[in-house]
Amino acid sequence: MKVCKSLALVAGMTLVASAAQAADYSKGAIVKFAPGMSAQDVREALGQASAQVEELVAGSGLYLVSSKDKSKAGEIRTKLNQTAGVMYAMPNHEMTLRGAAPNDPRFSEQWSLKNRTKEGADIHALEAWELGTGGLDRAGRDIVVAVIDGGIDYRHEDLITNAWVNSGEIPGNAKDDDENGFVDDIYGWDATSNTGNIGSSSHGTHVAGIVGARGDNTKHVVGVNWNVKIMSISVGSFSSANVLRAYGYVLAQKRLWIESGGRKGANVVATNSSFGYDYADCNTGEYPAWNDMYNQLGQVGVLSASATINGNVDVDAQGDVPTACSSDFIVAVTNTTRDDVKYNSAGYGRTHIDLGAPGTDILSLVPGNSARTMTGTSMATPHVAGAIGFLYSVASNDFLELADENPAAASLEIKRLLMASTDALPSLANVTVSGGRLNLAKAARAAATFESNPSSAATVDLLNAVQDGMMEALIDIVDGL
Ligand SMILES: [Ca+2]
Ligand SMILES: [Ca+2]
Ligand SMILES: [Ca+2]
Repeated sequence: MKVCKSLALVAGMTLVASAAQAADYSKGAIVKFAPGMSAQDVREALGQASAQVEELVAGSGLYLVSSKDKSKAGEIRTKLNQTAGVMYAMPNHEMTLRGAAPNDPRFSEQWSLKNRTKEGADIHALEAWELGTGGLDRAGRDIVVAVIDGGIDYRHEDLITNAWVNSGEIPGNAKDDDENGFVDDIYGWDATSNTGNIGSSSHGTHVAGIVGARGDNTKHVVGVNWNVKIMSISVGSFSSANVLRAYGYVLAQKRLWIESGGRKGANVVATNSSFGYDYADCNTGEYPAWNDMYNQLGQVGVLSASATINGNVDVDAQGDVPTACSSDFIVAVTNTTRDDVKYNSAGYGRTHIDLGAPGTDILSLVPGNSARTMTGTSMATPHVAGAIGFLYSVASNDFLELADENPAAASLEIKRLLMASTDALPSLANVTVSGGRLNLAKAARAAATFESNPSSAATVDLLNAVQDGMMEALIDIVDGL
């Protein structure tokens, strides 16, 4: 914004006499000379004051005039004023990188994105946003994160533009207009009433704000993603049936998106959940449908970010559903603090809890166009669900190709690089799989530079060729009999 203003000012100043008086030439002056003047002419005209004259754009008459000695700026200005053939001059302005810092008024309180009291501890969001701010993948397709919770106040002024809307559905006509199997599903689904009337809760709204409160809109806070589509699946009472129905909506929409080539359904890449059965053993045979559901979601490229217990409990030993379930497509998250240590009342498990993310005193949205802080693994997990969505927005073309050809492999790759790029924390060592806390910037750089391994691709080709050759040989043998 600042940059635009100063450029606009300079654009209005066509005469060097007026522009030069107040202009700061400490980083050099960009000068336009009359047609026909060569770099040598310019040097001669300016004399000793200008140590360096560099043609900026060949044939345009634009030069950068500068001096290694910053104190010569005033001298350059005077010379430019006196030099015939100078059509205009402007300072060589120092730009700020777009998208680095959002203008949301309470961003300074969001320590999980940028910590101001201790180096580190945050997820390094500012660096990550240098690569992008979320929303669309490189192919221009919407990225959707599904929040399975008590419901979202999608009318919140800092969420409304990031709410996923089923564009093929006409609201309130009691018909399934887009034929996705759900009647009047506009913003998502309510799994308890089995209707499109989604609920609203403080918890769900807070979670949604962490995933993707609208960034840089001068309102409230900013999410891990400035732009993303948030699908709301509300659950009133968390029975296994209701939870499976909630995940089932996501599964149906992602399958439809794949089958229709992106014309219908929704490109959900992550779900976020913060419910479960404390101390339940997922492997007793009482919970097979849970693992089955996570695996089915994984097959269509949906990772399930899941909050572990809010207690200092080893879930490997004591059990937790779902975070101690065995599906590879679960990303189980515990809670870290502003001091970059595991929050005391947060679960852990060397086998099952994948990583930590900030979840203590997290400022995010609550219904009624408001915001406040909350603490829990529930606040840590949406940083990870949001990160998954973010990674799809910055991921390389090679990665998108993989996601199209083998969505399950792409999901596992995202999980792998999220864990491989964590910052190691002593308090998470040996009590989590990765031993570290989410680092969005490192993960984003890894996703952006992902290359499908040419040597392994060649190996696959070779194996296919050998197989084809063997088949032909077999056919020849059979033919010969
Ligand atoms: Ca529908
Ligand atoms: Ca309808
Ligand atoms: Ca905002």
